[in-house]
Amino acid sequence: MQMAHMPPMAPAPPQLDPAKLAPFVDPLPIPKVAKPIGTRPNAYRIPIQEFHAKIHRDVAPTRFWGYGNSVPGPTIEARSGEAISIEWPNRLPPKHFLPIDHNLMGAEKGLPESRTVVHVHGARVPPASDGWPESWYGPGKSATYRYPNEQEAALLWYHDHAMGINRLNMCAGMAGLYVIRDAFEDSLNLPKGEYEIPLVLMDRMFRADGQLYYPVSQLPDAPWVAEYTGNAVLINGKLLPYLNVQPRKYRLRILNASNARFFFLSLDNGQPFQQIGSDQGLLPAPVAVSRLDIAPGERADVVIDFAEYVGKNILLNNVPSAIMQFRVANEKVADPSALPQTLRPVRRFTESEAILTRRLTLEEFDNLIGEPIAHLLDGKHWHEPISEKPVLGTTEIWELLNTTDDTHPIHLHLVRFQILDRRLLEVSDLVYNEKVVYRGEAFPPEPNERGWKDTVRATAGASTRIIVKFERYTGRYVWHCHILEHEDNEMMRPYEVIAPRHDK
Ligand SMILES: [Cu+2]
Repeated sequence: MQMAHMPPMAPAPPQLDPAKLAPFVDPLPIPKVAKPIGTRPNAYRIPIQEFHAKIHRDVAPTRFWGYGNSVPGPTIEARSGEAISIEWPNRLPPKHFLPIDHNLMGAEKGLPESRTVVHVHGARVPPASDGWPESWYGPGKSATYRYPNEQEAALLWYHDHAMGINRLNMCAGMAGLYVIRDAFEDSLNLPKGEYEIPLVLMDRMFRADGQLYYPVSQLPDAPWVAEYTGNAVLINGKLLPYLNVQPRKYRLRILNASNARFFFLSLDNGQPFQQIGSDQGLLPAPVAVSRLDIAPGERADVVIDFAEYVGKNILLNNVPSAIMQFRVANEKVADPSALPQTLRPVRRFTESEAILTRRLTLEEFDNLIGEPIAHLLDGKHWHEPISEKPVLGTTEIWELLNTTDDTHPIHLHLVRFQILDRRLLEVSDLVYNEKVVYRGEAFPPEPNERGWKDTVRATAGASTRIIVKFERYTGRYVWHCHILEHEDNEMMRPYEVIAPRHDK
């Protein structure tokens, strides 16, 4: 994805060039599954700390800040309906190693630099355990959150959400997977165990010495840049890994954990992915996808059958280059797993179920020479009064009116939703006259976007409508762009689910 105009960046130090590294020399690591503490089956403790890890055989260890001692952190395995608690002690050193911009909201001078707070993306949790961005804590402190897991099987993920420095903490490595399973999914006989492989994709820039690089603007007192995209793609923490596979079906659970990079994935043998799930769980039926587009924050659950590729190597490409290799073993094997024709029914909302439509703009504000200085949701800053107060138990349509040249992946905490449609806009009518004028007909979501979502690509210059039921908890949550540089610079707003008796 391209910004219309990037702010000028200061000259970068010499960079690591992944094209000059030996490809496919490191096996794909699989993140360890987190173990409960002692004898308490549902209690975990995952420290947030500094460590060094090898991103490639020929690169010296890289400093990271993350969960446990790996990027991604340990995977949480949870069952639907079985609550767990996680203590997240902050054991980081006091000084941040990436460039804080003290002009950003919540990032003023004098705060602990290595503050953090954890959010489980896609989890339906009480507000006190959701990782409110201002509920960060500094080194030496800790927080214990409770996760009820009262929701369907899905691939969620946990990551930092600290106000104003989230992009830096996540770039430093603060992300991990959180899998919820349930009996319905178990009954489908999908590939499991060693045949279910998570792929956590994160693009990064590294200095020639293998250390993380986060660029800065040319303004020494305002280092924020509008988007962080790197030339190196880590998959489960490795550059250009390979995976030995058997000629049979595999289930790949893909997360885009990048700051700003959109991935456009394909297989070099031309085989499509059979997509079986998206952000919030299984699709109604598999969808064949030859190019899988996945924005920051989104997940894709896909099945690949390697049965016809005995002894072959297959590349996973992110247009235009390879980022990983599958090596299919030389002998045929039995494959007892299934790719069912139908998966999980998804009852579609009808528009008439919504009690109101909120029209919410996504806007970019530039300085006099056309450099973006902030992105706002509905023209409002973080600290303005809460304007979105859905009533518990009701359904609303949120129409995201994107006046910018960027597609913004918009994430709502607490809820799952469905995409209704997208429709091109006469942007100038909206910007100059505050009038919504459409261009042409509305088009439906892509077939692989017709399941439950928690993050939606709000297309540049278009209206994107989602329909949301606000369920289970009242209280304050946030909604934001998942391009982290945007989120850190005002593209995040609070919303509050209120009890019906408080309805105006
Ligand atoms: Cu954005």
